Amino acid sequence: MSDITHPVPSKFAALANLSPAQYKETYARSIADPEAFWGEQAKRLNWMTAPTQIKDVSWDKSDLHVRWYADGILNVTENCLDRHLKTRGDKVAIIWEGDSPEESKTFTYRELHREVCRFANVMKANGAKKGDRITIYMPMIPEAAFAMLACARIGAVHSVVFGGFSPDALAGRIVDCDSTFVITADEGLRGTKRVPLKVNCDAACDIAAKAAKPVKTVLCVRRTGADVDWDADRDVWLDDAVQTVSDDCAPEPMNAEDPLFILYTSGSTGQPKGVLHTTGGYLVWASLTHEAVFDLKEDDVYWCSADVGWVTGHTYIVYGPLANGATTLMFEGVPTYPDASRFWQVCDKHQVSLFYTAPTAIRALMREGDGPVKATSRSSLRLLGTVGEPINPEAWEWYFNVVGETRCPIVDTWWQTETGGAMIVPLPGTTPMKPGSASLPFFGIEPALVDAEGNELFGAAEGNLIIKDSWPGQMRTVYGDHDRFVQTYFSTYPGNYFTGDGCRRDEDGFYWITGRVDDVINVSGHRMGTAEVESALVSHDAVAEAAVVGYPHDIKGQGIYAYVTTIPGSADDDALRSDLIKHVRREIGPIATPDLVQFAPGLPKTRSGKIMRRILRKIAENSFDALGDTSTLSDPEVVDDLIAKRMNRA
Ligand code: 6R9
Repeated sequence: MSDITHPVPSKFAALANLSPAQYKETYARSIADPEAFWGEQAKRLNWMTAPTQIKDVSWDKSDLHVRWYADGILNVTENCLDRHLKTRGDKVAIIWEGDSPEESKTFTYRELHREVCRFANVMKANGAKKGDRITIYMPMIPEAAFAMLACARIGAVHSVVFGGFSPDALAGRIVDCDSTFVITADEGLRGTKRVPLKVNCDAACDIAAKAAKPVKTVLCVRRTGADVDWDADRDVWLDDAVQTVSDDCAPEPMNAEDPLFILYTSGSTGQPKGVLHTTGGYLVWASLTHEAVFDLKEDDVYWCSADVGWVTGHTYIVYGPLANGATTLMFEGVPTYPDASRFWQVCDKHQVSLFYTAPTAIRALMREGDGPVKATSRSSLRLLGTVGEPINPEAWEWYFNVVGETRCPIVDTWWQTETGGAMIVPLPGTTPMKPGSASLPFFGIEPALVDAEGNELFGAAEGNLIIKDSWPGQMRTVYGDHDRFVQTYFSTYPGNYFTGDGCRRDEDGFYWITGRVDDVINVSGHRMGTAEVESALVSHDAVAEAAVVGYPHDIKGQGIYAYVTTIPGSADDDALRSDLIKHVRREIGPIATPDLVQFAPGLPKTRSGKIMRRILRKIAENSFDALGDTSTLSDPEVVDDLIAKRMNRA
């Protein structure tokens, strides 16, 4: 950890929306009287019926519920589109930058409004209605945003599935939420690669049909023009259907607590869970955090490089920026295509002023040296953000010094799919910056540190990170499994929300996230449950047992290390190793690709048969001289064999 502190760049501070004193005063007010604070914040939105009830929350296990603005009525797209038409109708809402540097498009608020209404009418014409779950499996093209907003327009609940997921993973998510309507594209483009989305979607539909959950409609957007199989009873081309619909589609009145979206995310056990977010509280939270975290001003061009398949894309590409009437950039491609200057070329081309990306991208670009950065101007940039994992101080300094030339503050935003938006963050202009620290709580957020027994730790300390009270953007439940919601987040430290993260607080009260303390690994800023990768491995014919852990990886943050016990008679060779890797990619998708596979005749287990992951983690980290207590192992020799054949010797 770094002990350097950087002051806010002075030119930035002079123009910042918030001063240090305003942060302190507002934060204190938000904690002292949440009802008053969040009641006031509701006025950010246009309501069809303004809420009179503000907060209705119980984190008591016997009656756990989270409700905000529960008697308010609104529509998210009325807030993201219609209300801007008068003053910002001709302002650019979305800038789309294609995979190829030759391809880009813009949509003004007026144009976006029309596109979304037409998209919504196509959905309605094909049977979609309020409350339906709609799966979106799309590349990063404007239609991905249109699709999300069209769902919100008609009151349908979207479930966006990242385009890198396999047919199996897609099918699992379709089946889990009984989704009978899927929106996809013929293919996606990423760098020089084509992603066969429609092929994958067809395969997922077959799997869903076998599970007696048939998909009735597949709405397909033409992106590359590739030839795709067609089921005339089920499939609809968007570009055909959109010809015959009207430009008007009235926004559906929604209760503040009606679901807006489900987003599947990995946990420490079992299959991914459907994190459910609702309408009013989420939008207040998305809009307030987006404005404050990015010091948003009317003329900013804002770019978040995430994919809409992740929560960052939901809150900080689509809902936050559009609720605020901002110009938001969507990028289809990858940071290194055609070359490692691409991010900064895009910043120059569209005069981006606020840029938000992940530490893994920064590290990958840092490896290419300063040349590709310095070949560009970047003079439009005034603020840089990061999200997804802890940023190492070296990457922070490079981002600050080389990319931002010391004039841009770095906002390191800690949050989760479950939290809906930024929770711990150095609000720009209000605090000096410590590289690697997400710093201080956002308005309304009361973090605390606890030890394993649940005792609160005060002052400078290290422990598990909990949040003591609700905020409007909090997830409401796990879709279809409220017990799992209660168990996962509220049973470890009753009465508090458990984040699953470890954290240190320094003597200045700054928070330093140290990473997950559960069986979740963070690969390139994406969450992977070790249990999911294990179950994919075990589904291979040659595998008897598998245990998966994370290990430090220079670019990805964490890599995936798999210990595999094969069935008797199998050849534990490189051919099988690569077959296992392919198998996992097929089962889950490329993001779950194991980096290292070690064949292990036995796994270290307690006498009761529990795998001792602590030991496996140490060996994977190549730090096996301090394995800790191994006295409870049923077969201590296993460990010597694992060490002898370890795959990471870095
Ligand atoms: C938004 C998002 C959540 C997990 C979270 C934590 C890690 C995210 C971080 C960070 C340190 C940051 N994380 N931001 N760790 N500093 N600025 O990433 O959501 O995909 O649900 O991941 O990511 O471990 O618990 P999600």
